[in-house]
Amino acid sequence: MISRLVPTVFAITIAAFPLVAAAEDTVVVAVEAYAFVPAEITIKPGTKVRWENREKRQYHSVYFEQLGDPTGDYFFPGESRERVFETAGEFPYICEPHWKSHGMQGVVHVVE
Ligand SMILES: [Cu+2]
Repeated sequence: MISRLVPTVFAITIAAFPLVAAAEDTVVVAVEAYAFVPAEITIKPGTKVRWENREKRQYHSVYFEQLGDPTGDYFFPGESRERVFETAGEFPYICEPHWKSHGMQGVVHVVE
């Protein structure tokens, strides 16, 4: 009985794995010490990027001017911002309050 079950469980595990992998297609960028870490990332279309504010007190923003983002969308320690990139291209972004003072900026390369 058990010897018949094992191959079945194995097959189900293999079949389910691609779904799990797709759901976890998220890249995390840390926001800490007035910087995006890493500042430059390369991803495939359909990938979600999550910026996590890991400061002790400081708020920041993730502002994509070319994508028509609203200004002033600040997020605080423990908070995050997410965006899914569906199309290939170069997507530069800045933290509005710290772009000039700290060079706080990054780029998302979306490559097929
Ligand atoms: Cu900032």
